[in-house]
Amino acid sequence: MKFQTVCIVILVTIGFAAAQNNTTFPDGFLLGAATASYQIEGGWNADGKGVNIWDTLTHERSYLVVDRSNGDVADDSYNLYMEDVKLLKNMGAQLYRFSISWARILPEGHDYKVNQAGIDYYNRLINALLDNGIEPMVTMYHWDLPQKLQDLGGWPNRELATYAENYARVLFKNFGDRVKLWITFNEPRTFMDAYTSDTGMAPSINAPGIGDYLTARTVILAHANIYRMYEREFKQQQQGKIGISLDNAWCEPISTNDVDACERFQEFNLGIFAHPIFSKEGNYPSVVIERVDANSKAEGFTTSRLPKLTSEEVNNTIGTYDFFGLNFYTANLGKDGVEGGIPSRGRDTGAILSQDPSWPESASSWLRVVPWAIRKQLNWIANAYGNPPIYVTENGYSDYGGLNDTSRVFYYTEYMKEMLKAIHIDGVNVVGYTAWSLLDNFEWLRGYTERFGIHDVNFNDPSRPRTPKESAKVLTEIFNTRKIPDRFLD
Ligand code: GBH
Repeated sequence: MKFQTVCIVILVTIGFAAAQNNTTFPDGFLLGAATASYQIEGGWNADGKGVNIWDTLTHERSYLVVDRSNGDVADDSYNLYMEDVKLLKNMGAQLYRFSISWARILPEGHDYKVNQAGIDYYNRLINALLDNGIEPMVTMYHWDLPQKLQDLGGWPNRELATYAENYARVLFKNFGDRVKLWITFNEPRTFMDAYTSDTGMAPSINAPGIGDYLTARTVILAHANIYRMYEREFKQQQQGKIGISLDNAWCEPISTNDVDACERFQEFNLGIFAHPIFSKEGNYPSVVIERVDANSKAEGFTTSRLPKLTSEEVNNTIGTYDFFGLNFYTANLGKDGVEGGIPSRGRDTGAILSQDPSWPESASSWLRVVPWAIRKQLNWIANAYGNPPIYVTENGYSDYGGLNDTSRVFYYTEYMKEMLKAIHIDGVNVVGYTAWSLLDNFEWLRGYTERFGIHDVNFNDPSRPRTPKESAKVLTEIFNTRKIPDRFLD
């Protein structure tokens, strides 16, 4: 063979090997699936569970849910959790992210009354996972606040930072010997918005531009309290890791004039929680402070709508993480400009959002398929916060149901390929991934009309049978081979 030919052969081989590498999950990378208590458990009043804000919303304001359904039974995982463990086991999942229902553990919200039946339930689930070689990743709060705490004002009441810490202590005491991955909060960006509209998520309260910022402060303080309390009281013995799951939709500037608008969008939605915890300087992003203060003044408020963190609180919050949890689904196009009521966080942000009609749709109005966006979002986080370990704690696609979910297969394989580029080409420190969701479930205000599961659930059958969809089969293959199958590579 001529020297040149040999060189070409070698280069092609190296190139091929590199491409193969880029579609393979690194050693130690954890793969699995995710759920949340209210969306799957049912057993809404079983064995001493207290009422939470989703029980209240679905029972008393059922018109807010598109099909007027609720989570009273949902997937009945309170009884059928062994079925869920089997699904995970069959897939070769290494990780199961689920959440604990606060009111199942503390029916009154406060720690003076612990419901032993609730403790027993999660012990059974955790032990079954560990028996099957699946690592539990536990979200402490996925939106189902005990009603008793909402009666005190809910998240805008900063005392909840202490009540949440007391709840977390009960969890560490009872489960921390076996649970080593903890997520304090799921998507505070989403539940801060539950205080901005009386047609939104529970508790569905209309205080835009005020209730959301009050919520943000309480959540940041609660997260820091929980992290520091774990350090003081448990970490040495239990050796667990704590993070928070933040969600964002990537903002892609429409033109070079819109770059700042998209940066502001990142800061008002992700940075507002991430900057206090993950940045070196701490506190809210300065653009958030400046703009909310200025707008508040212009609007006639004597005090800013953004409640400040004291310097002690700022310092106490910096570095309160072992990993970054990212829930990522979609992207928007962003344009410089002002929209939204007076007052509102949207108006404070100063970005006008839309979606590109050429991006493939899902069953959810907000969710279009934009695989390259996850790579950009991961890079944004790595650059902003010194490349922390990241778990993608949610990522998924909705349709109207059915086993032959080829659009969902496309979604998972394309997003995973882009995530792997972020890891291998860009050097972003992504260490795990849990698909949303293990099974079809109660999709909040969309009821059972939008399906995110990789397993189908028949909600008309009292035994709630679970069946793998095509996507579950493909993910099973990916979990076992730890690479994207060749047929999905271009
Ligand atoms: C996640 O939120 C949740 O953590 C999970 O519980 C949920 O099942 C999953 O996504 C799928 O939705 O209706 O136009 O006002 C994802 C982020 C934020 C997306 C709120 C939907 C409401 C958009 N979500 N958003 S809209």
